[in-house]
Amino acid sequence: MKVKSDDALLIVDLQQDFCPGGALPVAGGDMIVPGINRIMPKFAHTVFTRDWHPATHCSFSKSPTYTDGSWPAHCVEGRPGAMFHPDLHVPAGAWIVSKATDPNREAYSGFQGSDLGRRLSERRIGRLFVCGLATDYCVKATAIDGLERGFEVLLIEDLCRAVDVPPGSGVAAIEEMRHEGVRIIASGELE
Ligand code: VGL
Ligand code: ZN
Repeated sequence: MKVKSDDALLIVDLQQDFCPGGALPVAGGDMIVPGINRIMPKFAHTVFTRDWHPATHCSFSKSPTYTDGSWPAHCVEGRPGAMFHPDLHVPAGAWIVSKATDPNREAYSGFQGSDLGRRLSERRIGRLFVCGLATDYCVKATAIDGLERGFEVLLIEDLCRAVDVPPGSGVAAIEEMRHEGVRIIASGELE
């Protein structure tokens, strides 16, 4: 599959706290970094979303259950855990979208409360290629939101990892995205 000039790569929340050793680690979260770096030069447009919470964010809990939307404190704005994985190639002047910055509101989708949709439309982007963390939360929400905003959405399955709580939610998220109309592809298909 040929990458076109009006395609955009959306790299979701590839931050330290979602990688092994972080506050809310996703198994193998760091393993997708080399593959993402490899495909990035194919795209004329790349967007990096990041979870960018105030220290008092409403999702933070001292006894988080995950399944009810409560999480250990993670990705606090400006702190080391909120930084992108150090090996991820983030060019100077990169297009970065911060989300869930309102202490009283959760936002899993990169479109929610941001100018992402408007800016993609301004650039006449047609297809969104989505990868990153985590498959069952922010990747899924961003992909489905993209469809609802009229974009064609493709998920690069091998360049995503899931929180997978409860177990199986990663696989279920892929099925849900497919059902909604997201096309599931592998990075090896990209030319
Ligand atoms: C995410 C849980 C809490 C994600 C963000 O990026 O998928 N998951 N905050
Ligand atoms: Zn979060």
